[in-house]
Amino acid sequence: MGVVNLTPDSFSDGGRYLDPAQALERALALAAEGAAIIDLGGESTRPGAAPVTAQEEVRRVLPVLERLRPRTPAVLSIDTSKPEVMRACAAAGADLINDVYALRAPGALEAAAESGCAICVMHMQGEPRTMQHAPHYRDVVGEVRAFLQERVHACLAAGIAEERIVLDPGFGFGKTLEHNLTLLRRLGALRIEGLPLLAGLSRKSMIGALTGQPAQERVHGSVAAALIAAQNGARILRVHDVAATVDALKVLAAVSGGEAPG
Ligand code: HH2
Repeated sequence: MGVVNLTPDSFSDGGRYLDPAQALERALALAAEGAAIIDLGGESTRPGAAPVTAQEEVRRVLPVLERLRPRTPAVLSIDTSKPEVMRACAAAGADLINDVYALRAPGALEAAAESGCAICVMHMQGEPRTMQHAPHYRDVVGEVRAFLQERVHACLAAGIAEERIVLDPGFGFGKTLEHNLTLLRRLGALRIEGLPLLAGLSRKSMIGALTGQPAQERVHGSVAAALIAAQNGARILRVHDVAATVDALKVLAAVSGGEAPG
């Protein structure tokens, strides 16, 4: 999954793809590098980010989605928590709703169910403005798993079939470095009913903490983390640096006898 953030303030690529033409070009480039999924985001979820209205989010995302849809067979994902944005994007041909709030906003479960899209539900402790102030768990793996299990039940009850659901532990969302490392190490313990796991580690502060590098210089650390996630059971890797990650996955696939990505 290649990331294109259509925001002025995302932590690693904020402001670079605000112009729809540039965002479109970036999305097509990521698809050409081997991304099977393109994730378009109109609101930053980095710690401390300011919220945006649904209208503004639609204004950022929709023009790019509409132009991208006829130009690539890639799965098109919308990173949003707002029912209005989900509806507008599903109508414009989105395939996947990627919700860091795990469909907990009022009306989100219903909008997602009606959309017919696949759904990624992610764990987050707290909310973006304050989530990194004092993350606390007694058992991080157990608590993340229980949350995801509860959201799977909520999705099923809302009429979202199991085949449509993807799960994500939410690296960096209300987690210390130690929590993130524990989740990465024990990713396999988060498998629920065989549902695919998505891991988003790319350029995150945990990579910065481990390598001492700023966001733009975290490619090598991010690729290492992506490989570990793949080895530990992640089926989808959300990354900014698609070409580097695809190369690494080809090596992993050859060694483990599996299929190459693409
Ligand atoms: N991480 C970010 C945003 N969306 N979605 C899922 N499913 N999993 C993640 O780990 C995840 C996500 C944060 O990264 P980014 O989009 O690069 O930054 P920002 O939120 O500042 O736009």
